[in-house]
Amino acid sequence: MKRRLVILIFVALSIGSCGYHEDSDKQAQPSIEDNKSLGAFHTEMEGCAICHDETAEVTDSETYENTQCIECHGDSADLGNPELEYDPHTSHLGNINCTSCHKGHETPQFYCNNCHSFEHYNMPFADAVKKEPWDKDWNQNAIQKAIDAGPVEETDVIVVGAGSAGFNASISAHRTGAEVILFEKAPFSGGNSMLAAGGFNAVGTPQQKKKGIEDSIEWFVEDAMKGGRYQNDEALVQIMAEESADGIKWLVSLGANMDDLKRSGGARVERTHRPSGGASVGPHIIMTLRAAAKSENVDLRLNSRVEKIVLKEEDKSVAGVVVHGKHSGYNMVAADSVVLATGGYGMNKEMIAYYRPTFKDMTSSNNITATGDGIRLAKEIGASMTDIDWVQAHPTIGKDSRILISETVRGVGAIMVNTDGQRFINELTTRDRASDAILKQKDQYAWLVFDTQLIEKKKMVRGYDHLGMLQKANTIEQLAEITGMSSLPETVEAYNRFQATGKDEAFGRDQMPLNLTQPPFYAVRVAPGIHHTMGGVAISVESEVLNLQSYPILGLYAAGEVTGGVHGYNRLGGNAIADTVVFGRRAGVNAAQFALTK
Ligand code: MEZ
Repeated sequence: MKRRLVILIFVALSIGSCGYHEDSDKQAQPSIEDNKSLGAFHTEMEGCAICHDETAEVTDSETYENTQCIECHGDSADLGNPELEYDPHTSHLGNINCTSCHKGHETPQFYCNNCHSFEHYNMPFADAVKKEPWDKDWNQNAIQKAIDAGPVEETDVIVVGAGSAGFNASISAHRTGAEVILFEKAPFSGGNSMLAAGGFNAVGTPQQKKKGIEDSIEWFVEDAMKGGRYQNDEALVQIMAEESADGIKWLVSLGANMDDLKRSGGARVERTHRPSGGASVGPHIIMTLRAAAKSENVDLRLNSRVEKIVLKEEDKSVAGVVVHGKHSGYNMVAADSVVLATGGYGMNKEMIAYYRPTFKDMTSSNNITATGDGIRLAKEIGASMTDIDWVQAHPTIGKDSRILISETVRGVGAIMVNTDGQRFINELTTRDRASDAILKQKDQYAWLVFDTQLIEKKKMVRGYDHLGMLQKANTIEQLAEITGMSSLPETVEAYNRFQATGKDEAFGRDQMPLNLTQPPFYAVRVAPGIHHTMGGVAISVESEVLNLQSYPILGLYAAGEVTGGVHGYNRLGGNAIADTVVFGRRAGVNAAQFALTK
């Protein structure tokens, strides 16, 4: 195993000036006398040492500073307000760095408002100085300088992106015996996976057995291929199906609860595994993986964006990366293996406009981190792309919002109607078909309608209520009136009849677990929005990144949404988490073995 070579040279916060840059951008920095910032306020108490370790530089993850916050104020759990069902400290972000939102020397930001638009109370020090984000630019000169200077540090495996694929890769590589650094550009881990609402598709699990569900690897593969319009790389789908049950077992062994089962659109049986109690799968898995990575000493570095993959001159194998740290600046870190787990490009407007112009004005359910960085990094060094222009619109994003209304809401029993209150499709069809059908309705949006039975079954729906997204009435007639859906009463009456007989005479929906009879009744407005980018870096079944001649780029691996081929033209609900766990683990093990045998 290799040893760290060189001590990092940090350039940002100088201790003497208590965290303020003395060089560029001078007027933009607050002075110590300016008590408008959180930093200045604390400085008045005990000087800089109240937040900073005066004998050391501030690390990119701001670990010391965050420990100091928690020591005085408590952590997110302590700060959570039990009066509120949802509050910023106990939301699905989990226990994240305080400095993600509370900035020491600049305007604080509600990170959650990147997806939501809460009218929170004003965050303390809201009138502190506004600064340009540290990661606004990709500075090619600085990148080149870091390469010329050579590595400041060395490890076996570098993993880029701390979502589900990245964590699974890191933990697996570490367990294979490699030294691992996991870089994440955001101030906290989780990526898009943290927002996953649905579940993890797996076949042959004890959970399926317990419920008496007949399923097979063959069916899993057929469903995924059919959903992907047979454009998937079948060998990748086969691996995902074969290793899916092991993936569930692995997550459970790390502490996850995957005991609830449901059926997602396009699947012929219940194979979507999720936490029991109706909680969203993403936050649960991410919190489990964060804890596992921590207990295994995976070296997670936040606020650290990888900006270049460096190849060796002699054989074009991986030499390492250039990483841009919030405080440490640009540095090359050497490694024999790199795993790209950076997610898709659903939040990169230019890429969407280029690859899928018809979607360019659509909202997106994605985390703001999903900007296609890995695709750019891999392309730059000659990686091949597959299905790069296939972008999935999820049919039910809350209209005029970025909030996903999970397809489990339809799976559990909601109906979908147009603005006149008429059903227009089998609600459980695949996402591409459902999205197309909504866009063909006259107002290009639809309503999901359900009753109180569903709210009781699905905890996450209470969250939509909390966000003010639900219309509510004591009768279907009243609901029709407040939403303008004039045909709703007849539609619901017909649906209840079909549900009682088990035969949907209108659209052939084969699962109708609930009728709509128990007040209050609810409706939520939905429209298609960008949800998943199916295309990306071409990989082998071993998660090796392929070059334009379809040979592996030695030492480069990829997993999750940054890759293409697994989902074809359309991903089925529940297959994203399966992909990240199965191929994340493969990438981690293979990257470690490659580095350790070099
Ligand atoms: O896998 C998904 O994207 C999924 C199940 C989403 C959802 O609607 O919940």
